[in-house]
Amino acid sequence: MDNHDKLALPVGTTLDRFIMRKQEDFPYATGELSQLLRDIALAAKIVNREINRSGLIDIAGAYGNRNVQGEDQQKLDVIANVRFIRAMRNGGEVCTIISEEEEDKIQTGNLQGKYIVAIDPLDGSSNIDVNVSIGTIFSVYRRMSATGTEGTEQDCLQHGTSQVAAGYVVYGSSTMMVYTTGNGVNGFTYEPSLGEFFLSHPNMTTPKTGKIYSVNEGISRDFSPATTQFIDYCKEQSFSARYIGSLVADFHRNLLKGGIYMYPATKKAGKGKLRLLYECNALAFIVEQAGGKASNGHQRILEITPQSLHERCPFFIGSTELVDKAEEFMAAELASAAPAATT
Ligand code: AFP
Repeated sequence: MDNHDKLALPVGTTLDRFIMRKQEDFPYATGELSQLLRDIALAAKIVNREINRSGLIDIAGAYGNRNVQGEDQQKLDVIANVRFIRAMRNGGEVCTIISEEEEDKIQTGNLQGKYIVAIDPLDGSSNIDVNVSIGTIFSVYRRMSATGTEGTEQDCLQHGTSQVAAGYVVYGSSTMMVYTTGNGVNGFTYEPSLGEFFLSHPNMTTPKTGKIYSVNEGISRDFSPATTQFIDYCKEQSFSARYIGSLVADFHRNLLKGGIYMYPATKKAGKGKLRLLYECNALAFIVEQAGGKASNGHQRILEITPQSLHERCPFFIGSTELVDKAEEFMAAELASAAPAATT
């Protein structure tokens, strides 16, 4: 068999090897962040397995039932929450976790852990039952408090600019993990037969502009006039409307192809639907690293000062030119609402 034989082709760079190589670029790195990323990747593999089996679990018995082993069958978002928290608790690098699934911050008991993680373990979960792509989103911060104690509220409410790493996993037609540590964005595709993520999308960049807009237009009567005008602008340009209702999947498509995803403020929800700490900040960090932009319509997402763990914020993310354009409409609305200067 020669080197060009199909069976002899190299399989590529695994996520573990890639993380190790990147760590070697920083001679003083302790390896803890690398280990944390590997812990998250391991939990993602387990969650991927559970997602792939979800149709079969339904056949074996409705959620809430006991399975053949006598264990309670749980909803996948609960399972994902347990898996990610357990991986980080066992890893030891994380002192405190903020999860979409839990009201309060979770203290892992790892008092020496240097990191804080904010995570949405399974986003788009209303899409699970209909076999549509879903995702996991995570942000990593370095704690500000001294090690040897539990992580504090202040540790959890840092600006997005303080993230040391962020990533997402999209469980789709293939499963991918995409992450950044502030030095570009890299994507890895899962090879189920080998149980490994392989580098498939090195140095990802997003197009400066695009022809896709993604928004839930079903609720557009509740949008501000500026948001509606921006959507009209997208239509005048004959953009394609693409909206899955799974943030990670919508974001991932637009990152690769160019476009804008938005979840604006509505009359009912003045701050929109999405959560700053474990949805918007992570994707904002990634999009900026890929050459794109993320805004709440008026302000860079990464510079918003968080006030509470589960706070929401309006979200416009994607190709820089399109987010700039959306901001223009929002700024014009703000200017016209301002009281006229008196002479
Ligand atoms: P679920 O996890 O409840 O499905 O919400 C998903 C999500 O947070 C985000 O992934 C979607 O982009 C967005 O909500 C969809 O919200 P709408 O259904 O209001 O469009």
